[in-house]
Amino acid sequence: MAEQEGLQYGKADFVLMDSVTLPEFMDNLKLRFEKGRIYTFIGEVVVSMNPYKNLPIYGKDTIEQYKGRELYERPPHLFSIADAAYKAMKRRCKDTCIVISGESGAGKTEASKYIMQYIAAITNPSQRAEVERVKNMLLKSNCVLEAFGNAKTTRNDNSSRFGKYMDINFDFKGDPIGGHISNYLLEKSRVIVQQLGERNFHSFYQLILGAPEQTLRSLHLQKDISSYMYTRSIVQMKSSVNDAGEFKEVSEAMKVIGFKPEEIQTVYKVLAAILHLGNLKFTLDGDTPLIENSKVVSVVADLLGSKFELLEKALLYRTVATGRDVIDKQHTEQEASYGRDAFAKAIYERLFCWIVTHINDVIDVKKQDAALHGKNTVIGVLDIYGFEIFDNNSFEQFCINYCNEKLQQLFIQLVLTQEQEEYKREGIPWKHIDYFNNQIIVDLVEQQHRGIISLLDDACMNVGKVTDPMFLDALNKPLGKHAHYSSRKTCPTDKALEYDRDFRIRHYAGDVVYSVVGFIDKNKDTLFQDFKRLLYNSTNPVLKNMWPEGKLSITEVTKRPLTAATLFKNSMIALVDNLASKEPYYVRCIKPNDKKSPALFDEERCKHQVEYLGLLENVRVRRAGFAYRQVYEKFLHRYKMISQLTWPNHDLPSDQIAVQKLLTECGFQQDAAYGKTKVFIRTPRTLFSLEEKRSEMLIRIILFLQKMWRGTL
Ligand code: AOV
Ligand code: MG
Repeated sequence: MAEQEGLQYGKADFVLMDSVTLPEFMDNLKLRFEKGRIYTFIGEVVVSMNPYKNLPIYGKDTIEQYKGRELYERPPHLFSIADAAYKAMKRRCKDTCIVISGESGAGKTEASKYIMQYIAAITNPSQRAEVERVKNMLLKSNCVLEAFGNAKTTRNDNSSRFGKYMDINFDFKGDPIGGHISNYLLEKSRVIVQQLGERNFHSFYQLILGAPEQTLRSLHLQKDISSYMYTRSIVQMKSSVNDAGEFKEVSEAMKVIGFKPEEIQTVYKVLAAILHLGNLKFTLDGDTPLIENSKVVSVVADLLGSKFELLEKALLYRTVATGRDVIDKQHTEQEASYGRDAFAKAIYERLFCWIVTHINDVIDVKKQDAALHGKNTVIGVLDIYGFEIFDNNSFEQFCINYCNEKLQQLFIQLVLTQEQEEYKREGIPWKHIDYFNNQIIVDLVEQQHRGIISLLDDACMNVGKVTDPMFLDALNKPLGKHAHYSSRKTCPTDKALEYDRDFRIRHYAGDVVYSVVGFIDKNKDTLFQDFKRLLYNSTNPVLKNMWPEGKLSITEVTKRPLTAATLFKNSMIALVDNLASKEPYYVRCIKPNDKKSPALFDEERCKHQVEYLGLLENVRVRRAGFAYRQVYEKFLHRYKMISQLTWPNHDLPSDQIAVQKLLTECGFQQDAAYGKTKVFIRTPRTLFSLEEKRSEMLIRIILFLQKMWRGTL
């Protein structure tokens, strides 16, 4: 159990509670939060409360206290988990991962940064220059990705609008030699529209408010966010948000990571082009749309390395193939506006992915290097967008909340299900602990044929024929009786479903009403081919490289691309498979209140999170369960030197009996259980004692052998 800091701070491990009840759990959580103890263990899981204030607990001194220590030797901390994952990776050559979950604003991104800082601080004691370079880049990548992928929402001033999984590769010495970032679905609709009280991505404000006069002039920008439709919504930011200062920091970080000056310039040009595009207006000449402010077109064309006529044409027409003929079809006004917005969103998303690829190019462990470094192991850190409920929830929230369902399912699988199944399999006496299994909601979303994504894809197949309300009807039929789905048609009495366009999913973390408006468009995610060709033909080589598919002519583009939701689903399934293949460590973040206040412990909000995160069930399984298990043969292999009965070999009838004798001799019989193939040890302390005894014996054996060789025996 975790080292106690004195009872005035409550229990450092929820496993130590006198009785496992929700009130007692809440009392402990509250007491610790109020005393500034924001971390508490449940065995090897760290529960983290967002303190909403800076605490002096991440400095060098603290790092030193955790370095190389066993998990339970120090008070609970993110560093304990980081160190445990690192040690497992180093000692046992295991790939590990740290999965950070919790709802929007609960502190995941901050936690992931502290974990990375810790790993950076404890590695490379010999200060190898190459390793220092890699570490620096890994750390710097955060600030660049946050600038382009984070934004203020009503839930969090620095909300991640993309999912991020980062692998850190280590050499045989345990020093970082590279990494790889996988990014998941960016909420690109934010580029063109934000909900009340929210902002666009930070990068736009940083550019407008932070770029030098000369840069702004070259981009035809004014130092005034209200001049641009896409950044217009004036939002009061905390005084701590310093867009101008961050512009410098991000530019500097890009340089350190290895972005060339012309690449950084291109980044600014793309941002500026998007801002100008937002101001582009169409008028109607009869039924025909025209561009009202053609000056904007020439500015955008210039920034994108294109020509006025080409851009104007791409905005007003699209090329279509009818049989063998290729014709220019004029847009309706609606299509023209759609095209402009899709264009703005697409170039931002592509820019973001290009930045990630660029970072990966520099930090990826090159194959030949990997051979040099010998076996290379990995720690993965997952920081995704947390579960969120807004006033208006659309396709993006649907994807984000589905992602959280998947991660909750992984947690349930690994921590609650498999654990209990193993006891059963091994014949260890066990009373089943019940919990809510959210697989039913995961299926509702992702199941073949009857799942929401599948039904949405069907709706998108019939181009132009199926409307959003028709899609909702298509959901109602197969899902009408599903316990976690409802709409006005399936449940007319439900007051939460105000409109005919709404459907509701009863998620593990709460009910969310989604509006189907825009689902089909966002899922199809169409960008007219003309825009891709325009960018591929850009005179700016950086931009041209970002758009290789623009090379195809209209007659060559035949395959229907996968939809946004299916791509996302596939990436989530791959992510979960990847995490499940590693040894997982968990950080479960809790948001103390919705006011971003350091002083308020909102009892109801916290209780709700404790419940849906399954923390109480986690404590129960942990308390009744065993911290360590090993097959008998391997256990003996490691500890047989402790007892004369087993060293150097035993002549007992079985390995199981040998292990029993060994543990009894050490006085640990109360703490162990014997399964069909494995020994189970309840508390980690027993394991530490065994490790200590093993080390003592090894030293004695070495001394003995040395004496023998010297002939002094
Ligand atoms: P999130 O990643 O979980 O939300 P963040 O990590 O961005 O949440 O945390 C939200 C805010 O809470 C931060 O900007 C800090 O102001 C504060 N905060 C969080 N953790 C700490 C800490 N350890 N110390 C001090 N302040 C903290 V989202 O990305 O929205 O799901 O999509
Ligand atoms: Mg975040």
